[in-house]
Amino acid sequence: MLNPPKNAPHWHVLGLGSLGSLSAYYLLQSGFTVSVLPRAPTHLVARTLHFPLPHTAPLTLSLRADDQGIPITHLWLTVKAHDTALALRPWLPHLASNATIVCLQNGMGTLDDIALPADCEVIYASSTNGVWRDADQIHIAAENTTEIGNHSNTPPEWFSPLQQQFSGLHWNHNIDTARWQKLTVNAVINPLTALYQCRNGALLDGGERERAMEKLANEIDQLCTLIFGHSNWQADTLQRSLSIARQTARNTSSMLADRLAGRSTEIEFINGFLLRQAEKYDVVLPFNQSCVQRLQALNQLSQ
Ligand code: KPL
Repeated sequence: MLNPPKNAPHWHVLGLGSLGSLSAYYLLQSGFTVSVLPRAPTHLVARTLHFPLPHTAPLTLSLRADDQGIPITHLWLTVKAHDTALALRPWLPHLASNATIVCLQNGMGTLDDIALPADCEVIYASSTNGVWRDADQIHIAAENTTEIGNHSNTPPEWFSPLQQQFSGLHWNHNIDTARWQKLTVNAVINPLTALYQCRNGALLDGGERERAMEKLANEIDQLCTLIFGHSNWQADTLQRSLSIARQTARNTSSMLADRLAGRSTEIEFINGFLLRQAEKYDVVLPFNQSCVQRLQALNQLSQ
């Protein structure tokens, strides 16, 4: 573990799933102090998480009783998209007016209806790490890249020590493009794996499932071309999705994992978000709409 950087911020992590746990681990390794925010301010627990990374002893993430009083200046937000509003609500009064929020979530539009402090800064991150959590054991299937950024060319001071520990972390001042590229792949792979109840690679059947991927991707490219213009959108959503399905063939997508565990899925913030954009641009995405409706019906059954 490194010595704490000068003027190092104290980080709070909200959402101790797989990516949240991994982020907390890297923040601690970088020398920052870290607290984990429980889902309700009254429930303070200490956790020990086990990481199978080289040089890793079990990591203890202890919550401090004074968390309820101190202002939250740096928040690492990793709750599921559809849990964001509920999970953030109790902590909003504790957010410093100029807080930094790093939002590392699947989907888009998760903060749209939340009254964040006026001067807070949101930095988005998008990760292709393959990580999952089973009780207190974190499994790392693939350490890939995590892009993080806002529109600034210059990362904040805390980025450099974090980058030295956080495998595959890059600053990207064009983070919107990275997020849209991930969103569009998630919008093809996730709903279909959840509906067909198959691993990512089983979408590559040369038949019905691949045709369904093509239908979703074509509608999405039609929308993105309207939003970004022909010269800024390559309309290659199908090719990217096929390639990610091949690279992650053995993965259970996050949406299928949620469905199999009887949890709500992130469909509202993936294809649902695209449908809300389509409305603004006056286009319809019928196949996306039907996937959203079918998954919404399943979400209702799981509640
Ligand atoms: O991001 C993913 C997810 O499951 O949410 C993909 C890329 C589809 C990998 O499983």
